[in-house]
Amino acid sequence: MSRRWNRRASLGVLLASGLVFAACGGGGGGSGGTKTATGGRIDVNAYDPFRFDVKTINALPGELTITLHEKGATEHRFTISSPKFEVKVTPANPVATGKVTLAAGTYPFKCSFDGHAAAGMVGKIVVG
Ligand SMILES: [Cu+2]
Repeated sequence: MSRRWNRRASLGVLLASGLVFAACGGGGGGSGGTKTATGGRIDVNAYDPFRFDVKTINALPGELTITLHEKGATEHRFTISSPKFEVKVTPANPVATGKVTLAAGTYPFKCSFDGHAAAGMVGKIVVG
């Protein structure tokens, strides 16, 4: 029982920090800004029409847990070509999490769903 409570509490912390990010990133209202991974985790929101809420993700070298959240009504993916990584969300399955290990460097990401990258669903992860 207490274990369940703990899990809830930490989820609450995650949600709260997500709100802080949302509040800070509000400026442009368009194509998203910069987020920094905390504790090796990053949350990315995917919207319609096609955009992520972040263009640049800053992270430390090592394992990065990426959680993609569906905020629209069409399928979205968060795809890194090298190393190969992809998570996919749909309105029916609106949250997807995956782990990728990254060394220092810059890694472009995009939504690999048809036309979405061309419409602006692109960005980069800067590791270092
Ligand atoms: Cu997409």
